[in-house]
Formats: sequence, C-alpha cells, structure tokens
Amino acid sequence: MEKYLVTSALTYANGKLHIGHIAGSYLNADIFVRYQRLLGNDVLYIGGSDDYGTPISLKAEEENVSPQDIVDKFNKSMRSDLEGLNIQLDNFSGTSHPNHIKDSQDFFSNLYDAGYITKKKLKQFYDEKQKRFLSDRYVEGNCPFCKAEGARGDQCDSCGKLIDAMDLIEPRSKLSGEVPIVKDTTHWYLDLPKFETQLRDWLNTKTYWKDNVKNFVLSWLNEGLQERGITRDLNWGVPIPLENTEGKVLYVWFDAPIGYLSSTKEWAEKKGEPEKWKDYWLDKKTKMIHFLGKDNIPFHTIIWPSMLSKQKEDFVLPHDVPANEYLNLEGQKMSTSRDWTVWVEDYLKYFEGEYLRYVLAVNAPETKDSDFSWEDFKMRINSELNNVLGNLANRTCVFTTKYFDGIIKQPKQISELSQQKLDEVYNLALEIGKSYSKYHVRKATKQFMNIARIGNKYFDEMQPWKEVKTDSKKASETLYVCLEILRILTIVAAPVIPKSMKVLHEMINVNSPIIWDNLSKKSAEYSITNIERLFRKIDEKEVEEQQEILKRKQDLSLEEEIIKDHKPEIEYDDFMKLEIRIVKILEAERVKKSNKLIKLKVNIGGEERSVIAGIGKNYEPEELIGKKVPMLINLKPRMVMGVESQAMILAAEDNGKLSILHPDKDVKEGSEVS
Ligand code: B3M
Ligand code: ZN
Repeated sequence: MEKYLVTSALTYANGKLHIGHIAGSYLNADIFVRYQRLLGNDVLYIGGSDDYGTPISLKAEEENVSPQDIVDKFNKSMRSDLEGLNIQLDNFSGTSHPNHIKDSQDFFSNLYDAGYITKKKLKQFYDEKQKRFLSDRYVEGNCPFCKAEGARGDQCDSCGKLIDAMDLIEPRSKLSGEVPIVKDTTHWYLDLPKFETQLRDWLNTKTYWKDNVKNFVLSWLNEGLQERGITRDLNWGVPIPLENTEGKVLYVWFDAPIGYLSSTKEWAEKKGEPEKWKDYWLDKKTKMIHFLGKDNIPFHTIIWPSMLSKQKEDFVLPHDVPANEYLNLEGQKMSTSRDWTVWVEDYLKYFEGEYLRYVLAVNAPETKDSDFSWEDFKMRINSELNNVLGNLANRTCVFTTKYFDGIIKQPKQISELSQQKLDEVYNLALEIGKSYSKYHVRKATKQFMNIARIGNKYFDEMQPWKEVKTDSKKASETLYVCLEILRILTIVAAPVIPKSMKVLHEMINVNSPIIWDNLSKKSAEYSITNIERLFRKIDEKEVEEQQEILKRKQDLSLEEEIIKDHKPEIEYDDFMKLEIRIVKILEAERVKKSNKLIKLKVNIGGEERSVIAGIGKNYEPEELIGKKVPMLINLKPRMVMGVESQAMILAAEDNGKLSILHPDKDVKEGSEVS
C-alpha cells in the first residue's frame, strides 16, 4: 500500500473560490485522491485558506471589520463551495488557526538557530499617503529583467522572474498611485544561496516531474539563488519569534506552506489522535504531492523544501509538484479585479457541481492554458455526458427492464465479438489508471468517454431490439456486455464524476463495491429496479443567460474603468491654452529598434514639423501618409529616443488599441480644433 499526503494550494482568504482555483489546484487534487483511494492506498488530503498578508488587512480596513472577520467569512464560503463541487478534503483549515502560529514560529526559529536566516537593515518603499510600508505586490513598475510594464514588486508576470521591489524601474504605489518614498526598516532573510547544492542534488532525483516545473526550477538554480526576505512590516500575520520586532510579521509566503502541516495537525486533533500527523509528515514512505497553479512553483520547489530540510524533525520533502497552467474564460484571461470569472457560488445556483467537474476535467489546463466557455459547457454536457454516457446507461437499463424484467445473468458462454469488446474496454480501463496516476486528468476523462462510445457502438451493431425477437439469449448477452461496460465505467469515471457513478452503480445493482481491483471481476447478475436519468440537458437559454451575466460584468467593468479615469475639472482658460490643429502627414517611418514608435513629418499649415508617435503597434507607416489628423502643437518639444518630437498626435485608446482621429469633413491643414 502506498501512502500519499496530497495538498491543494491554500487559497487567499480575501475572496471566494472561482473556477480558476478549481481547475488550478482543487479538482486535479480531488481526482487524484479519489483515484488513489480506489486503489486502496492511504491518502490524506489537506488544504485550507491562506489567511495572512496585506490584501486581507486592506480589505478589512476598507470594510471596517477585523481581518479575522474577513478570513472567517471567506473560509466558510470556500468550504461550502468545495462541498457543492464534491471536493472532499480531509481537513480544510486556515492559517489563522491558532496551531499555525506556533508551527510557523518554530520553522523560523529552527532555521534561525541553524544559521539560515540573516538580518538586514534596508530601504523599503513607503506610501506616505497610506502611511504604510508597501509590501512587494503593492509596488508596480517596469520589470528590471524583461522591461515589461506593470511588473509587481515580487514577481513579473511577463518573464516569471522574482523581483526585488527596489529594482523596479519607475516604481509606483498601487495603493495611491503615488511615487513611494524610501524608508529604513529591518528585515530577516532566508539564506537561499546556502541551499543551492542541496536543491540541485534533490532536483536531480525528480526525473518524473513535469517538464514545465523542472525547467522552471532549473532555470532558477542556474541563475543563482538570492536571499529572500521572509518578514514584513505589517500587523496581520504570524509574529516574528524574536525580541523587539513589534509591527513586523512573517511574510505570508513563509508561513503559508507551513499551513499544510498545521492543517494536518488540526486533522489529527479532531480525530482524537493528536500524534497521527507524524504518520504522514515523518514517514519517508509518504509521497507528498502539492497541487497548485504555475505561479506557485518557486515557493513550493525552492523555498519550501529548503525550509523543510532544516527543521528539528525529519520532515518529508515534496515528492511531486504537478503545477497546472491557467484557465481562461471565454478566450480572455481571468481577472478577479475585473470580475471576469465564474464564482463557484454563482455557478452552483444554476448547475450541478458534477457538470463543472466534468467540463473542467476534460479541459484541464495541464500542459497549456485552456479555456472555459458556456457554449463548450453546454456541448460537453449535452453531447458527451448525455448523448454518450447517459445514453448508454439509459438504453441498456430500459431494455433490460422492458425485455428481461430487469434481470440479466452472466452468460455461460460469450461470443468472440463480445469478449473482444470486453477485453478492449478492460485494457482501456487500465490505461485510464495510468493517466490518473500521472495526473493526466484530461486524457483519463476522454478515455472513459471513449469507453462509453465503444458501448454505444456495440449496442447499435448488435441491435438488441431485433435480437430480442429472434434470439433472446443473444439479446441478453448483448445487454450483459453493455452492463459490464457500465460497471467498469462506474469505477474508471468515479474520480471525475463520483456522484453520477454512484447513482449508476446503484441503478445496475452491482454487489461489488467501486474499487479498482474489481475492474476485472465480472458481475454474476445485474438487476435493475429503478431507472434514473443520470444527467439533464442544458438548454440554449441557460447558456444565453450565463453569457448575458458575463456581458453585464464586462460592461460594468468598462464603465468602472471610464469613471475611474475622470480627471479633475479644469477652467475654460486651461482648455484654451491647448493649440490643436489639423495636420497632414507627409512622411512616416519606423523609429529604429522600436516597434511602438513611428517618426512622422507633418504639415501644420505652412510649417513642417517632426513628430514621434507611439502608434507603431496599431499602424504601418505607409497607411498614415496623406492622412489629416488633429495634433496638439504647442506641447513643449520632447526628445524621444534621440529625436525631437514637436507635436503630439491625438488618438483614442481602447484597452491598448490605438485609433487616430479624423475630421468629419475635409478641412485644410492648419485648421484649429476647439
Ligand atoms: N495563497 C497563492 C495562491 O493562492 C497562495 C498559495 C499558498 S500555498 C501554500 O495562488
Ligand atoms: Zn519581467
């Protein structure tokens, strides 16, 4: 028997669960856990909410409640959402649980005592308007590595590199938009360079890791590890277990993974066997597997194993970290700030949890980003769950009831063709097992649907509705084979759609329980008493309703953007200071080494000027020549990439897309705009 400790990344307790969380770190874990349990392995599935950090403390301030109130509210909502999706953790805790403080402090102290934590005086960004130190993610600027705009102070989403906020180019506070000042503070650092050799050796043993994860870690190691700050100036978090550290706490990413341990301890306590956590955390046979989204890779593969390795107790290290890519929504990147997601709670008001499990499993973002759309949702439920699996179950049971009073016995002898079908299905079932064990949920789901397809095809070919009139034994055999296929499905599809497979299992009345070992154990008899419909069809109207909801969200977030953009009122005289004239573009060429900038020569009415316009991503130089456009011509000349720009072209911007303006009628160059 194998032993697994499975975790889902702890979800920040400043919001509810959405389908991205489910696809990223919950459903894949739950499916793996269910599969391992079918095999009879010993599995403990642990998770919870990630309760500390700045976002939660800010939200609490905003809502004028305590951070704990926020955490409790979302922790509760997460539990109920998980239940609605039948995702069954053995313990769903939260890092603000009292146990967690001691565990986290012990981790810190052990590392500290062993000489892996250093103290540094440093300068940090401070937002004077908000009166707080800006933790990394609250500073934004250009990435020091790839120069991408909008990089956060902790990590760049464009190149994935971790950033020291101080290295950001053109930093701004995300809280107030102001340029932050730099202030002295003291922090503690995890001395990661000391772990480098050990991590490299360890990684070399991880030959079975997913390529994306392994490559990520390797590239990190190859670039050389940096010391990482593990404390923050904040009141909401685990206090640093050192004297004179008031107002400082452990960085949320330091304490968060320790939550896996404290949640396990909580589980053991609840069970009345407080020492039982050791069976998992201290037994070298345990395979600890962390399910998470790709942005969490470095913390689980570099920092966390380093932390674990220097404790007094001999903890197991992660066995595998099967990180998922991202799930998009209707072709667009999900964004909770723009409300561009489907909240589980909302989903459950309309549809069965089981359907989301199926659709997210078959679309799992395992090797690349994948997409959730309502049209696809409907298609998957109607043409796969209903028309393939549901249909096989229904027609088989209906026939059995109608022609054989619901009773089908195992035939003494079985035709070669029928045996072939059963063998084919059995072999596929074994393949499905391999897929599950390699976390290939997508493949496993497609494979079990293929088993149902084989069943339907066989049913169609054998035509039991004809057989029953000429050779009832033959018809009975056909139905037996179909029932066997259904029985196998109740096992192999159970990790993904456990509820429906349980219903099906009861419907065909198999005596043997749903366990992997029973795959090859043919049932001596089937007796059907009660036929239930396994799935319902999704109506086009229901899809439209959801699409409408999304559209409203989009409109709302656009409105918000526009409203946020309003600038303070100005005087008429301020406006009159602007000299805007229609100019004619005479020449246009790209500025070398820039894909954004185009150099224009324009006639502003008897005078020529050169202008640098940042419209190169939206226009080719050739299409600009001859156009008459408005320009602000009394803006102080500016040097842009070594060229003087003597006016500014006016263009409308829609989400980064630029569109230059045109006068409605033909007017002479030099005409003033007012
Ligand atoms: N809460 C980040 C996230 O939700 C973080 C994960 C912690 S896992 C120990 O993506
Ligand atoms: Zn970058």
